[in-house]
Amino acid sequence: MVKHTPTSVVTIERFIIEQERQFPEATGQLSGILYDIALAAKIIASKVRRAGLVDILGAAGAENVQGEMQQKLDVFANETIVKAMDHGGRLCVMASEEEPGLIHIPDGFKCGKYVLLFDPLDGSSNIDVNVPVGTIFSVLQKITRGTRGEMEDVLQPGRRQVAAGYVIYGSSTMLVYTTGQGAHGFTLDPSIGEFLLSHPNIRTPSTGRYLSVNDSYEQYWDEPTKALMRRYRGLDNEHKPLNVRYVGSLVADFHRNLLGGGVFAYPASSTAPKGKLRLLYEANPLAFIEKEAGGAASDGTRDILDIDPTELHQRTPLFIGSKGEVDQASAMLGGALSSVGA
Ligand code: FDP
Repeated sequence: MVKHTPTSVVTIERFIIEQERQFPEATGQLSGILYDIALAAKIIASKVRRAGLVDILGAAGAENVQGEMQQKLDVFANETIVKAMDHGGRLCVMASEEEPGLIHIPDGFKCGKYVLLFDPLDGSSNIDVNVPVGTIFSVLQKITRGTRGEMEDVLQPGRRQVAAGYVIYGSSTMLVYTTGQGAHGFTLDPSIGEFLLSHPNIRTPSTGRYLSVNDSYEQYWDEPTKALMRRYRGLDNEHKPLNVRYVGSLVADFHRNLLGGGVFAYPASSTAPKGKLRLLYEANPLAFIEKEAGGAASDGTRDILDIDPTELHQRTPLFIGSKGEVDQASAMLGGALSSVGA
């Protein structure tokens, strides 16, 4: 395999092809899905970049399935991804945060063996204040026998993901993905319209620097969660405090902590007993990336990737980031995620 150095210019297309070549039995279908996602990301990026310039901001008037106001860009991002993906013959079904049920492949198009789950524009409440937003995606293999995908194909544990990734629309647009051979990051060069390899084989620090949590919910947390947060903040007088950073846009908080080390926490609370974030198209794909980068993800009692989903829009508490901090969460909240040294 070619060794990529920071000075060689490697497009996402070339990188995907080189990874695919390591698997002679590969049909190229998964690679095709990743190209199509990269194309959709470029289209969404160009729209997000112009959001402040054109009259596109504001609520579209419809409420999405979680009861949140949809912004126009959410609708645009959702449609862009569906249209980029529905005709390639690689997918058998899709599901999106923005749609209540399954998104079937239209009649007349071929069905393939993969399933795509996505959050088209995460952190959308941040759009009109110019804060980074993102797209998150997860790819599974079909497990049912028929041609069209079914709910059973979608409701698979994260451990079965064959690819996952996210796009962050920030000061630059970056796409980070994994197919289980490390997590790799690409930065969009807008002058040539290509994603270029900028962060090969991302490794997250084993202990963290940052804590990202919305602590305005502290009054609604249980005592173990409050104790965990005190420990993260060094208020137990035993540990060095983590640096608090909370954008409130999951992809942005996750991305910073992936590179710098730390933990993103969205715990269960009395007002949100299952947390807020969605298992299938938020927690699972980010957990797969995090694992490939050497980190971990837990709901406090289980590894996120081991949760058996029962509902399409299922929520989960989430502690994700450097292994040291996630292990602490598991130790203090009741789960034994991995060897907890503390
Ligand atoms: P948003 O509501 O803006 O779409 O997934 C939803 C999400 O953002 C995440 O991106 C973000 O991390 C979280 O919600 C923020 O929730 P709080 O406002 O409750 O902190």
